[in-house]
Amino acid sequence: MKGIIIRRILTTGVWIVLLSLAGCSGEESNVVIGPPDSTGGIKIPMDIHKAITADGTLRAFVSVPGVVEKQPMTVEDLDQDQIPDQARATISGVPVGSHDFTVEFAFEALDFNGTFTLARATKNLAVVEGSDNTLDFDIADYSDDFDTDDDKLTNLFELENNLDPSSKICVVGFSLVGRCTLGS
Ligand SMILES: [Ca+2]
Ligand SMILES: [Ca+2]
Repeated sequence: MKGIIIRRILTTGVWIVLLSLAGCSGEESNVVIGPPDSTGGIKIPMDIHKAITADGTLRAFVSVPGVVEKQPMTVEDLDQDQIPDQARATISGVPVGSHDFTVEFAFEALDFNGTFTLARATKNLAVVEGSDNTLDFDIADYSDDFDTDDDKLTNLFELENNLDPSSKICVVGFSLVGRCTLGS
């Protein structure tokens, strides 16, 4: 008799554990990249505007490991002055729990036939059930020292000065002697 009761208690315990695990693994939520108190998006770092003097399009992406890889964000020019002001995205199906969110801005430069990373930021968010998941980014969150051609000039600086971010500048002594190809 005693053995049967113990077995029943153990069986019930196993079921409780299994059911609670199933409940946890199925919970997903949406995450809005934007400020918590509005429907707008995250502000685009002002420095990036310098690159927009070049001919091309500013792109923004958000990545969450195991959930989305480079999901395009909506880039908006609120006052229609041809300079984008904010970017936003809603990521659906994010499992409840802690995740790293990486936002990246890149410029698709027509003159230089490439898309060059300008700024990137990563923040962690504990995603909860329901719709109360927003993640904002501040200017200070971004790093902007991306240098595709490794010539010690950042992509941002090169685009701002109409230089090709994919082609090194050859420096001999103190003189610029022209452009080198990547890897030379
Ligand atoms: Ca604008
Ligand atoms: Ca460079």
